[in-house]
Amino acid sequence: MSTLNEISEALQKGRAKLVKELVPKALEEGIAPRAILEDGLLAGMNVVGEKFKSGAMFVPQVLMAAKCMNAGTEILKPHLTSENSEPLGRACLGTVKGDLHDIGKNLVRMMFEGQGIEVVDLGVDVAPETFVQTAIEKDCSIIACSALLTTSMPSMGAVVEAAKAAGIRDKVKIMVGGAPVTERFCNDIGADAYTPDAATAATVAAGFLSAS
Ligand code: B12
Repeated sequence: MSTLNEISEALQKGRAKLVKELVPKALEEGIAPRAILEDGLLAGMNVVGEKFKSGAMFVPQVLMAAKCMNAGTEILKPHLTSENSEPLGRACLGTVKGDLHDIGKNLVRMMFEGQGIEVVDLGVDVAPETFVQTAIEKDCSIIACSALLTTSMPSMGAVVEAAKAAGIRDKVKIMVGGAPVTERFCNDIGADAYTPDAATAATVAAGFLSAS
């Protein structure tokens, strides 16, 4: 079995210690860090997602897989991010209200930082007003919202409305993402950008900051 498959399998089985051995092994084999993330860790997480959906896996097992994901990305972090000394600008980032999923958000943070964007990480279950208040207080040019639940997605629209109500809508770019989010949803709520993955999100964010 290839090391990437081994990583995927270890994550599915919730074996964090093994993931911590296999990720450095893959790096030593010369496998690109991005491939380890996408074809090893995320590939495993996709299988977990399918099994969770069909009832073949339950919350405690998914939490173990999430732990593996974090262990793996922690090792990959220095390899995925190129330290930019000059900060490009600042973004506040969080998972929206009612939603506790943070793996995707953490990847977005990692990629943003790799592009030289300072990140104010608000964590999970973040109220629309908190995003906006933080953007004002910390002078953030970007508000980035993550959602994994269809029931929490409407909170992204509330962030756009809260930014308008606070009079900062023309000063911030609002970015949205997470598995159920689409380009169409982004347009419908009047946000500025949607991207399907964290790496593209960072490129788009850097573009916004360079243009401002
Ligand atoms: C891991 C997981 C959990 C873990 C979360 C652990 C953690 N620390 O995050 C636990 C076990 C806690 C959990 C709990 C629940 N979960 Co859950 N979970 C998942 C699972 C399997 C994987 C999610 C994940 O991390 N994917 C990997 C990351 C990397 O992907 P991602 O977040 O999409 O991020 C990528 C992009 O979307 C993008 N991105 C992400 N954020 C942003 C932001 C911006 C601005 C941009 C531009 C891009 C971007 O970049 C990332 C990488 O490139 C999914 C299945 C799935 N297919 O998504 C279900 C899933 C999301 N969960 C689901 C459900 C139902 C629940 C629970 C309600 C279950 C329950 N009965 O309790 C609870 C809800 C708790 C809550 N209030 O939030 C459903 C949601 C269904 C729906 N239609 O809403 C899913 C889809 C599973 C399913 N098919 O049934 N879950």
